[in-house]
Amino acid sequence: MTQQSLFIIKPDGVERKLVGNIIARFEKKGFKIVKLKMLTFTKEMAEEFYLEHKSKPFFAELVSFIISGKVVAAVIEGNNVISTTREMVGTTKSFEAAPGSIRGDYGLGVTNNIIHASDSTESFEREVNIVFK
Ligand code: D4T
Repeated sequence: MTQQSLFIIKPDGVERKLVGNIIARFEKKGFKIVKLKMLTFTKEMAEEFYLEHKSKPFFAELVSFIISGKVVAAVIEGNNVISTTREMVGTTKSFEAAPGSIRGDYGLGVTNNIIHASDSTESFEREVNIVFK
């Protein structure tokens, strides 16, 4: 089933010069890049983007991290892209993400976990409207 997803290479991924490598993984897998841009989140965008985590103890840290530097956002398209991309990204805590996944190969952090990817069609539609407005 052809669908679209959104990923965001977070400030740590950009700072560490992982942009080319991460984009290449998705292209080599077979996904098509539909939209691509570099941006810096405003506080308002970040609070809206992470609305579902507003009541969590890590919310303030999450918002201040995502606005701390440039990010690279992309819309990609292909068969089953949402769940396949989540597999390629790895679990939230990078230190326990499987080797072979992006978080598993490149990091140890939780807030600074390199990349975000939409977890459902509903999330994708909500997120793309914030990031590619
Ligand atoms: P994203 O949404 O960035 O792809 O991450 P996940 O889908 O893998 O993880 P999530 O929604 O549970 O968390 C969103 C975001 O919050 C950060 N975080 C998470 C954090 O800073 N501290 C924490 O304790 C947790 C659980 C990391 C990702």
